[in-house]
Amino acid sequence: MIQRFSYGAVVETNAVVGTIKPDTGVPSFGTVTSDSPFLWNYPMGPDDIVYGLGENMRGMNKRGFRYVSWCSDQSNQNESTESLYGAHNFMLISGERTFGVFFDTSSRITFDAGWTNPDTLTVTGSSTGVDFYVITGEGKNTSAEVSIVCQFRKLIGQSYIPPRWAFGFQQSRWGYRTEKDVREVVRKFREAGIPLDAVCLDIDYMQDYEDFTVDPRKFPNMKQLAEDLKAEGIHLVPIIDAGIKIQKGYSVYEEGRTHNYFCTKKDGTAYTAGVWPGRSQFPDFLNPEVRDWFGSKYESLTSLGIEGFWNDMNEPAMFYSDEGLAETFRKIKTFEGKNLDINSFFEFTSLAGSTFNRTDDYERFYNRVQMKDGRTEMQRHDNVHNLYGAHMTRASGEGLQKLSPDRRMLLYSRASCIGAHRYGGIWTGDNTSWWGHLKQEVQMIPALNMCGFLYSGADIGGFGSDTSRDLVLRWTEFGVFTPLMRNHSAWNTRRQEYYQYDHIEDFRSVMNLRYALLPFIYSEFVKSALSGLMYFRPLSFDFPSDERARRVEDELLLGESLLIAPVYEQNALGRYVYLPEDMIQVIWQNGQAVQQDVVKGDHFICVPLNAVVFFIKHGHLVPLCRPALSSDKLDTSDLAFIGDGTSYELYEDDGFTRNIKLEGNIRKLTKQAV
Ligand code: MIG
Repeated sequence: MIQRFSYGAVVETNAVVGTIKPDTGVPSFGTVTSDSPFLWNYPMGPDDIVYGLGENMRGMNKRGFRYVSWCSDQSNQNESTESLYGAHNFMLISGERTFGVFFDTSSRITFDAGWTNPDTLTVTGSSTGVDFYVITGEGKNTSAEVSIVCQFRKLIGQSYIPPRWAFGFQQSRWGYRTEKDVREVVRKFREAGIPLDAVCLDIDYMQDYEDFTVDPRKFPNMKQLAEDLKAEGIHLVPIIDAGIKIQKGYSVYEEGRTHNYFCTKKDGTAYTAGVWPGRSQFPDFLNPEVRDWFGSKYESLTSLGIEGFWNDMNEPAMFYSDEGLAETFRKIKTFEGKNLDINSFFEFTSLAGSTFNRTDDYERFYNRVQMKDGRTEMQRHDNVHNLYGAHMTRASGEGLQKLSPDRRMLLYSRASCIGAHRYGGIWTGDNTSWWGHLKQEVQMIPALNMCGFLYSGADIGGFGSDTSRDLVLRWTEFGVFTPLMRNHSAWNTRRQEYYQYDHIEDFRSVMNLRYALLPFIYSEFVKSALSGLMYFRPLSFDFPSDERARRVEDELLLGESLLIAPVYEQNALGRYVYLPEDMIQVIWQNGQAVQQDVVKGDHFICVPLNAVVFFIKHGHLVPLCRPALSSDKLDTSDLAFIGDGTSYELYEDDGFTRNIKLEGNIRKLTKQAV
């Protein structure tokens, strides 16, 4: 059951589909002690677990720390980080009483999960109203946890489903500068016999970092390049940034200016801040007219044969505002000629960096906002900050739908808010080449699923800092299972394409597992998206009364039948695994799957560096396809099986049709068919 309680003046966030009438009573879980700013307290039982909050640091169990929904360009991620790029305000409390809560709001909101007081969960809103949803479990065949997430996902609407090729592998790097670079990446993958479905283009393909342009010196014939690569089953995926360069004669800027499409200051003039291209202005994506306009701009690239995009910097990230920069220069000058002591020296050195993503900059401009009661009003940006990136995704998703009504397009974004999950996926931003960030992805991804973001994944190998061969390999072994599987890194770090390393056959074997599983992964993904089930789940969702399973933080259930237990430590021989029931262990090594029965309980499992170990529930069958160099070449008429079940219902379609339904697209595979 879902109840909605409404507090204050609520902005239309576009998070939910359909309407639930506001309840006039009081919530039966916890207490709302203030309407505005919203304040909710819940006394937690000693063993309660707090799940959810989507893209955030730390464990699957969020208890014991404080998190803040405030979409942030955060490339320095560590255990103290309270905000990343998303605002995913859904939590599931599992324990004495099990229920879900969703805080539908557009501005900053803080979740104190027993940090200030170990027994109290406190949620504090800020400037805008909150629609507070409370969800309780229903149904006998599933756990309360599964039922709650399922109902929540129905409330927020169906998750985005990308084209099937997007489940193939994507190679990216901030630093492929020219057509020659891109062709070389493709050639090396092909020479190495490693599958590849896409190459991402980072900002260097643009002319002067101007959105929707292509630099003709670096990419003299993008259309031809896209066509040549597509013949090999490879797609180009260019980046699009939120900020539009102020540049006379640049048509996107000129159109935006003429029609007043950019966010404005209080005096009505356009707000300016520095990003990639220098001084830029920011489309007001909250305005439907601006979304239509921006969405239509993608045509400049779709007309060249491009079928996928990633949207970046849409928190929006800002290096400096005109105002912030002026103030900083003024302050810096006051230090000139002074004797810098311990205090003034550090004040001085921090000044230059202080213009970056400043809170007060977000208070300098306005968005045209739709209210829940139907009115439109200008709101200061900080009131609606968490909606900005999500509405860029919406603009792109809706625009691409118009430009390509018959074929799905790939789209993923950096900033997000619940609601954006209907239009695109997300990648989890600028992580670092650290083992801890591999573990972090394992812990974060089920929470993303709870919030509707099924098509997601982290930069494999790590974005910032130098990676190592074993980290790339272990990370890829986990990436085999994530719907978005992309290796990406920053320009100033060690190269990390698989062909850079010795014993390339190890990478080939692991990547072949991804492609062998791809029909199954696609099928499980689409079923999860259509049914509201989770593709990735914590163990407790299927084994809620198993006290051990409830505390497992580094294993995941995947779809109907798999349990995965990635290795995330350097030089490990293997790892401990807790199995909540008897299962079949699969070890994939040198392109072969070997199976053996294992009993419920604790095991130390050896996992050689070039192997992937995972587990299948008894009574299930998992199809394996013969790997191919790109997903379009997989032959699903010729499948082998692992697991001891007798059948599997494979969802299959043409891979691009927009009207997705299970009916008519399920093929029942039986073991005899081998
Ligand atoms: O400030 O486009 O998260 O994936 O490579 C950096 C350059 C801007 C941030 C993205 C990253 C991308 C990078 N971008």
